[in-house]
Amino acid sequence: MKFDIVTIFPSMVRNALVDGVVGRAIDRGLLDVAVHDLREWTDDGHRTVDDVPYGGGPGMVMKVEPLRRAVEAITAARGVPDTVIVLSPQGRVFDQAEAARLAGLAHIVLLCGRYEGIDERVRELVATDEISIGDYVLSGGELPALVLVDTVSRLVPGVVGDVRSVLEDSFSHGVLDHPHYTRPAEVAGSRVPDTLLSGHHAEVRRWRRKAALTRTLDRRPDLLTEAVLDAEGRALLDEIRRERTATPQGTEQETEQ
Ligand code: 4FV
Repeated sequence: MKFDIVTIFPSMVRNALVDGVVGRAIDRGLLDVAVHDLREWTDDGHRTVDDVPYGGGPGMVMKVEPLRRAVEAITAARGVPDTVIVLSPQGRVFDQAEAARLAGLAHIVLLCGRYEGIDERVRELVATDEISIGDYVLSGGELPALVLVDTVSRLVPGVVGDVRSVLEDSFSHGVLDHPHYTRPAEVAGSRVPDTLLSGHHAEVRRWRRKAALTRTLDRRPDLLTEAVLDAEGRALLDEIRRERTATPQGTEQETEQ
């Protein structure tokens, strides 16, 4: 899978791509990530990438031309990309489903904004898509680009050692992940739930599924309206709700014991 990231802070992005799952995948050739300094495509001595906003107002706006030249050069050197994404708060909000869609592509170009924003004509003349990682304002598009690369890369076969951990990730079934525990079995009087110590794989799987549904019901009921649950999932949800009505004070903790 090929990523091209265009930014005025290439070292910031490169440094974040050295370690961990993504860094190893790049070393193993599973991912081909190129980071480009936008200033390479400026045409003045000051290597200017921004200018004052038409209509006045605070801050600066990123110019069209350096970004357009950058994408043309990347296309010439690395092939026509499947999509050219601007990261901005005005974009479609990124989620696991969007990550799965992007993981099906072969070549993604990411344009990282800075300053007040990017000239609107970049969306018209250069980009094919616009994505936001959430309703908050960052100081640049580099972290959103890295969030996207990390999330999508995990779905590339072989990037994550044990594919089960991808399949069992939060949101991979549209619900939150179940609680995780490791040694020691007791910490400050807090014990690991007995079921997890039982060795009964079927009971452990059921316990984890129920705990995941319980915390989704408590923390993100909105997800349950979207989630496609199978018969067991629906039965567990009914069981949780029944227990709630039976013991109104029943909360997440109880269920998790
Ligand atoms: C952002 C987001 C984001 C806006 C102005 C960079 C900043 C500055 N990008 N999801 N949320 N971008 O806040 O993607 O140029």
